[in-house]
Amino acid sequence: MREFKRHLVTSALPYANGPLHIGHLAGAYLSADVYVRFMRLMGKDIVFIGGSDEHGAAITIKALKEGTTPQEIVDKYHALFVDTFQKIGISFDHYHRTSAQLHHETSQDIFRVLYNKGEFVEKTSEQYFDEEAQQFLADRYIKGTCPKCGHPEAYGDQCENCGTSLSPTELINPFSVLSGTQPVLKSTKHWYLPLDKYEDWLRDWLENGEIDGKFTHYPEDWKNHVLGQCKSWLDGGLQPRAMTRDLDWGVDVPHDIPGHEGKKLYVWMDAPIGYISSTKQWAINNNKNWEDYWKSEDCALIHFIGKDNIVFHSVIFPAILKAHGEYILPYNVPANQFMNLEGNKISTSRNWAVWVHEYIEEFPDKIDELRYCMIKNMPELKDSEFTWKSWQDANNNELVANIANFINRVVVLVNKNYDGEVPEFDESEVFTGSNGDDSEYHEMELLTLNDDIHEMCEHLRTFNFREALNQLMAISSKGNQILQYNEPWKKITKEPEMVAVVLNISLQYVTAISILVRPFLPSTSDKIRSILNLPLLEENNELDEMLDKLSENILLIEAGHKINESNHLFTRIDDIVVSSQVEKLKNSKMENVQSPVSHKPVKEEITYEDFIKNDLRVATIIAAEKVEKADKLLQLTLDVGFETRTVVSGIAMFYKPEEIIGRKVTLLANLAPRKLRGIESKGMILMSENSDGSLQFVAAPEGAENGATIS
Ligand code: B3M
Ligand code: ZN
Repeated sequence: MREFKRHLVTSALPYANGPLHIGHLAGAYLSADVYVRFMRLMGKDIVFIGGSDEHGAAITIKALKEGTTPQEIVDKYHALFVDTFQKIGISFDHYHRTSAQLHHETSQDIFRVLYNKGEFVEKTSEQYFDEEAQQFLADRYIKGTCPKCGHPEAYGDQCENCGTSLSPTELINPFSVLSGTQPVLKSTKHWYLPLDKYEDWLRDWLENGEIDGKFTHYPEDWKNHVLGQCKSWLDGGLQPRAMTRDLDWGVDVPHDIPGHEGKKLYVWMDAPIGYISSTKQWAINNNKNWEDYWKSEDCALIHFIGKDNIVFHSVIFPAILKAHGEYILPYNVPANQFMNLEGNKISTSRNWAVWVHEYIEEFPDKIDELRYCMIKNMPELKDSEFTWKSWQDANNNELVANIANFINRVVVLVNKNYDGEVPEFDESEVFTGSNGDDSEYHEMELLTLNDDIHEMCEHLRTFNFREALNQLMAISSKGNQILQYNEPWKKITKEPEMVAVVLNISLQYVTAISILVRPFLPSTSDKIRSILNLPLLEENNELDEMLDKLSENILLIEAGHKINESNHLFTRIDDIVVSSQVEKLKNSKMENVQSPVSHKPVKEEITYEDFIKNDLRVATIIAAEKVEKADKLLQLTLDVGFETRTVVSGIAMFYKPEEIIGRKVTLLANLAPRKLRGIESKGMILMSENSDGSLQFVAAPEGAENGATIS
């Protein structure tokens, strides 16, 4: 590990289009927070930067769905993020937002430098355009039938049903999310970052930790899954990537660049620059120089992110920084994998999530309990899982049974027998000479403590937070063992010298824990410090000072110091709390996302003549079966009065074949036949769609005859 003068730590900027769930927390925020708090305790110069990502189609689509403006959406979620992060104890030095003026200017400056240096390649390509809405469509604004699985609502970049990544032109029957009309291809010019040209130095940098023969970092310190993803990306061959979009929400392409009209920066160009603009704002507020962090080789830049953002932080953003020429590249990108929830992937759209702001509302006095469980199960190297039971177990069996129990026993004994004063001791009589060692008992114990703490620090330095937390618990267990082995409560009258030594050592352990627990459980640290009647930590070198003291055999809490009464650090969580949370989760999944009724704009006006071109008929479903290898499709046989026909319909998620036989439905009978999964479908059954995406038959009345016309 190289020593750096300064450290700059970033956490992924969350999209301001929905609340944070525990997966976000475990992925990019708690890990960074633990690391930063640790480094501060070691007296390092470190800045922790965050902010809201307020651009991109994710935001504008949410605004469209909710019938409001992107600005309102980002204001709402930015405020929620600030509050949530503060309450859960993510200790950003600065939390910014990408709609800030300073951010727009910073992104534009960087874009302009790349442009002036001739780094971009200008290319014209065909992109979908919505003639009615008069705009080019971002990939997420185009939906259509998935060419792989037949899902009728696949997005232009991905089918969420089968997971295939797509490009908009692959969709069958594409339609615009804005107007519902079929988009047309129209040519448009954009600025591309020629990643293919950077392939050689990127590979050298990632694999050897060098640029032009100069050391940048130790690739062996990077997590395997991070390097693996980057390498497989490189091995697949890099393509030029468009850095601009035709959009009306985002950072404008600088107006001094010819052809800027209607163009915005691609969200993945501007979002990581958010780290830079956030640092600038922090520097302004604190009278510092941001360039000492971004443009100095004395600074280690570390990005904490989730695995879905790896290539953006380890390939694309470094390429932008290097193309600019003045910036350092990341020293490490300790990305985490995903955290699953109660046996399933966390899903925002299916509302399978524990929302952090809801947790805070329900358990305002159990913040550290969540942090503990998240860090213990952090998906550092592979996906992990959160269950409410594991949260209860971690609390009851570890926080209550280990840390709280140990500290409580020590504090109660000291209050009871020493009037709350740290006992003085003369251990020469009781312990001298054991182990054939000259050092005395308390010195040996402090030496072990010192070694154990060093081990914990090493885990923290190398981003092994789970191991670090284990080590903390092991230290607390040792404290417990010292008590258990010596049983001071039984010997207080017979062997007072020995009891004094044991309780003194135990209090040294408790004092050490009050500092060691800080990166993981900050308010628990405050509580322990209050019980010990010691100043709260300012995260300013206290751990480093403690290590110095221990190595010189100086006590951490002095004999004669008066401590306070004990106070419960953690309390047991009952089974009922767990079962009601599991119940809540399951219920909210069944209800599904009750987002406000969608505000799909009313389509273009048509005439009566247009309408009567639709031949709508009453029909009865007489047979239904699943279409093989297509989760969403049912093959239906309809009695249309004058004939029997086959229609393939994307309703399998909502209806079982056996429950719809005999239903009277409405059919668009003169729709041109088309093949889905090799089956010819003649016509389309009319369905209504709720805001959660669920479909219902537009039923025909019972008395209507098959084949009857509808108009
Ligand atoms: N907002 C994606 C995400 O929230 C994106 C991260 C930006 S980091 C610069 O997962
Ligand atoms: Zn699909």
